[in-house]
Amino acid sequence: MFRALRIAAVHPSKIVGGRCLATSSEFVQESPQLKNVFLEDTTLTSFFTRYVSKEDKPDIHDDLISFGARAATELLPLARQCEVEKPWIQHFDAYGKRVDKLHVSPAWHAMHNISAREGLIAIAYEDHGTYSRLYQACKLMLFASTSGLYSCPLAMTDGAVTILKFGAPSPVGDIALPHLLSRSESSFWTSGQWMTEKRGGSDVAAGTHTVAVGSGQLNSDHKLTGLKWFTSASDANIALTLARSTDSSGKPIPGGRGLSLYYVDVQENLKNGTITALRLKDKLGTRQLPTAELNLSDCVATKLSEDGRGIASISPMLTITRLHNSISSVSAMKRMVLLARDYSRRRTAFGKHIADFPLHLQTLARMEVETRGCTVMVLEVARLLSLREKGQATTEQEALLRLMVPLAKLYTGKQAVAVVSEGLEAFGGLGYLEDTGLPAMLRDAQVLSIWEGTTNILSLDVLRAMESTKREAFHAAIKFIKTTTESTGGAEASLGECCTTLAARTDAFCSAVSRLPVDAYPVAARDFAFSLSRLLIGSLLIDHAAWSKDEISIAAANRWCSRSDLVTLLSRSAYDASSQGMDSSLVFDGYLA
Ligand code: UCC
Repeated sequence: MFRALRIAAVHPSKIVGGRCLATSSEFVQESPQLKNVFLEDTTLTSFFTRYVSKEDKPDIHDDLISFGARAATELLPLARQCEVEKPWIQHFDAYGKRVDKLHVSPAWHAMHNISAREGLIAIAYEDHGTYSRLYQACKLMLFASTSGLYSCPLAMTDGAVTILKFGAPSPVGDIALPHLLSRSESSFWTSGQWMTEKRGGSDVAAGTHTVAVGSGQLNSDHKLTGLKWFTSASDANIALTLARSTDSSGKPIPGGRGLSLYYVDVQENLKNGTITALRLKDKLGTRQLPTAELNLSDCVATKLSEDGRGIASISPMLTITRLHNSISSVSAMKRMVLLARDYSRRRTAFGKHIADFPLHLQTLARMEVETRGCTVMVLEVARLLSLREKGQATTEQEALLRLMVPLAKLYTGKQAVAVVSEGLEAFGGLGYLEDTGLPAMLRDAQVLSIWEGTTNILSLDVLRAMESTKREAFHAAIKFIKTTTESTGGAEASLGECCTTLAARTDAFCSAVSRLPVDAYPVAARDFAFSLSRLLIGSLLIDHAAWSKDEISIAAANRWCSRSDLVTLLSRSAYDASSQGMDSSLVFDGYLA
């Protein structure tokens, strides 16, 4: 105590580790600045302009430019406020009445209002030409990393719109849709997506225990009883969820065939006490986001699907939320790249800017190439979805979309963690300090490979996509890569080498796939998915570079295709029984029991 007081008598800025080092003015680092996150980003602007020209849609371009500026200025401090002023639940009022009142930061409300006014959901469903969904994806890419995690309720809201708009007609849909699509702050609603129960994170079919009691009729009210273990954005107005029907003797029908899809008016049920919030989750990141454990006790819900069609009926929502997840991944990577590159021209060490050290520059360049790759992949998914939603997608594009949604989700989710982590290091010790806001970015990135399906679950979904399209998705992907490399390789000398490499690696990949026995697919799924993602990204980068002809895009395509890990799918022996036996030995026998 006395020692601390004695030390404090010296000016605090002069004390580091108990020694006097410098005056406060000498010790100040310049903080990194964002400018206009749309205009600064040539990958985003050029990809978008390719499909939506400035001449045809000047209003859309103006909107993205103006929002790009807002994201870097007005939104950043709001996002920080959401992180600092975390949500909390007041379970009882002063007189002992159970209230379960959720308190959120005023900044969280501000994000709700901004989302409505900016039409972050509405845009996808308004008529902005063929590429409404691509326009929305670009805008969300600008928003997500400065949204204070409001990106999460938006993802689920968008998913709910898809189900209510394109699924079977329902009176509740007629009520909710105008709110979910509203651009007015006061009438804009958000939706939750409650799929997770204690035993059902990935294995939803077996692990969902919430029971629905009612007539079983479509669009009629049922009573749901059970516990929803993770409910993100629990301040939502409505939610879509799964529950299990019972047979004639009242026993829950097991497996996926027992599950149906339901619509819940969340606020009404909270008010009536048929939903109670048990607690908010204490999470590694996404602390801005109220994620609650909710107990449903005779919760009134409207049945939206036929009996046993719950998972199939909620799957279109997963397509949308997984796209949003990929957008958020890219958004996080972009923000980190922008911050790290700006900082590299401000921070000096060893007598010069750190940007002037080739090794630091190489690190930043690698982050940039990874981010560009992920950007073109996600924008391509949004483009394909735009075409499908406008009824303009070919069967081949439909199949490619089905395959690319899980690929984009799993690939970008993992890369977001890697790039954001690398970016933190580019700030040295400052990257480890909470009040820079940088550690929160890493914590928040970690969820991107977990929620909406872990990397392995998504790898298995890639196999499901191959199966459900009778391999048409796979053939469409390979055809796209081959066509791109063949047409560009001869025409663009600067891309010739990377086209040759990519074509050769694709051949190697296809021959590894053809040698794989079908029973090895599940264990090869992850290597398969990552290899196919990298090959597809390579071809998208080449395709884009050939279109834009700009030097940087050409360099990025060349860099991407020269990476040594393009194909990680190994020979069949890597996935056979003896290899799996060795996996088991390495995991379980390498330590004394
Ligand atoms: O709830 C959550 C919200 C968190 C917050 C959201 C943030 C959003 C991002 C924000 C960015 C900032 S997170 C929890 C989400 N939970 C999951 O993602 C579940 C993970 N598990 C899976 O994905 C599994 O693969 C299941 C549950 C989808 C599949 O289980 P099953 O029982 O093995 O399914 P089946 O039998 O293979 O498929 C059942 C039906 C089939 O249709 P039919 O019967 O017509 O043949 C499948 O074709 O569902 C269809 N299906 C699909 N259809 C299954 N998956 C898909 C799919 N991906 N696309 C289309």
